[in-house]
Amino acid sequence: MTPPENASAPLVGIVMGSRSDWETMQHAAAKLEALGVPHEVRVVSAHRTPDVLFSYAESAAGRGLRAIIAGAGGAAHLPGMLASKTAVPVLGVPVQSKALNGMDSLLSIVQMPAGIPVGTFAIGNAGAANAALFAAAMLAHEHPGIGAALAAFRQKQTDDVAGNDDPRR
Ligand code: RP5
Repeated sequence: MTPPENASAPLVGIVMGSRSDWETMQHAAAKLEALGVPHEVRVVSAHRTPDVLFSYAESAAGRGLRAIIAGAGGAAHLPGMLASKTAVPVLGVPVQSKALNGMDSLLSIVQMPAGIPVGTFAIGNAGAANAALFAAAMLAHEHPGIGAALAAFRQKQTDDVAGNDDPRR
């Protein structure tokens, strides 16, 4: 008999290269929270804690993760390295760096050589939020409650714009 699914086991992992990335990545966590997507949050650095990165990626599928949202800044190799060690889809968020405004992060994440894909989102807060919405969309078919929450979020967004269409008001 199949064991019952643990409803609170995380389906999405949010990882980031440094605690300093939380200011950006909290926007991914807030969206997952609002949509009722079970998730976990970890700091995992590709260059400061490479062994943790390997064990996180290697255990991801077995622990039930269905997507990993990975944010990093500068030479942002975290998403690509995670993707190289797991088949769980990795959604990369370029964190806005001080030196180059996140262009370095964006190019580091988006320019993966063919063979190991990383889904790459916008630089900064918008990218973090959209990565969470994308992860929810990936889960929607198998988890109807998440699908319904996502549909309701999108409808509210539409209604908010439609109900405020005169910018002078
Ligand atoms: C990257 O270096 C992190 O993802 C972060 O965006 C950047 C700066 O890290 P800290 O010096 O703030 O720890 O690894």
